[in-house]
Amino acid sequence: MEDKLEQLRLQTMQRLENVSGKKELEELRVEVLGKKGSLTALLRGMGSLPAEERPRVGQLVNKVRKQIEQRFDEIETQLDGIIRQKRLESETLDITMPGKKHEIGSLHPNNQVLEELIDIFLSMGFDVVDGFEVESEYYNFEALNVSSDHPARDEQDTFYITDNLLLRTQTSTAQIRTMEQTKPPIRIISPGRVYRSDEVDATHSPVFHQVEGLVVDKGITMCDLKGVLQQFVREMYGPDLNIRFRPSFFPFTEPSVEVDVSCSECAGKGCRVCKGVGWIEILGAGMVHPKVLSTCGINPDEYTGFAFGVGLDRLTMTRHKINDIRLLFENDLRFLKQFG
Ligand code: 2NL
Repeated sequence: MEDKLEQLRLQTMQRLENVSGKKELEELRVEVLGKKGSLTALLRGMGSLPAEERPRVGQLVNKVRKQIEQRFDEIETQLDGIIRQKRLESETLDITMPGKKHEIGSLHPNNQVLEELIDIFLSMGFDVVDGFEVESEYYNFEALNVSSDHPARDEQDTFYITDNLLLRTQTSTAQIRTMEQTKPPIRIISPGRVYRSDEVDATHSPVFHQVEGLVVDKGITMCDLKGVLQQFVREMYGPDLNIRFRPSFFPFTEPSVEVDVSCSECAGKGCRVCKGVGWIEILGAGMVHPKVLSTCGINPDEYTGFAFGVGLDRLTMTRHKINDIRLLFENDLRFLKQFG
């Protein structure tokens, strides 16, 4: 019995040394220490021993059992360590590897020019106001003194949604709301997307961007308009440029002007860019029509104002010598990346 016990102990210890994984270890544990295991079987065989031998052999069996169990635990801890080590090695990060490059986007050229423009007007004390792209006929036309038989209201020019709702054709709508709601002095610009039912070509797009400006206060004159636009042009295009006013007509301003800036390419001599004229048209403007003021609840005998509207896309095009407005809407990355 004692020999058998010693044999089992040696054999088990030896097999334990060669165990290669946790599964094998568990199988061996069941085989030796389990209910039907070989050590348990030996313990049962104690019944055939003389009674005086049993306590001593019993103690021996327990001692061996403890030894074997302890070794099992040690081996298990060792195996766990190896598994952990292997996992750590396979998960190691090589921090010297070159990183993956993430391309960072950039502002659309229109937005770059808009941010410059906004900075210039903020520095002159203007606020920026926002409006709705879907508007009523009242805010887009009536309040701006555009009569109901005016050709601009024609469906050929304006996208109508219902009889009364339309896509705004200019951002004046936001300025009308401001005049309704605030007492002068008012100094605002309103940039935004506007819509006109135009055929697409190199200079026309049914959706484009406009920035309108509006100043209303006591004693505002055309000199103020000219000074503000002069300052804007010099900050935007360069200190040596001049502007000139040509008479024009808009229903919402009286008098109305078209504003040219001297050609920066040829300094006014005449070249391909300005088509030999020496001047480039950049915006329309005028003194706010008294009817527009009174419609918005502002007394035209007390207050006067000027307003202007400039096409942002055109501004971006002259600024970056882009010759086709479609480039600004196609979002071709090869084009956009040049402005990164
Ligand atoms: C253009 C230039 C212009 C305005 C827009 C305006 C706004 C209010 C009152 C009076 Cl709230 N006028 N905006 C004035 C003159 C010109 O846009 O080429 N438009 C077709």
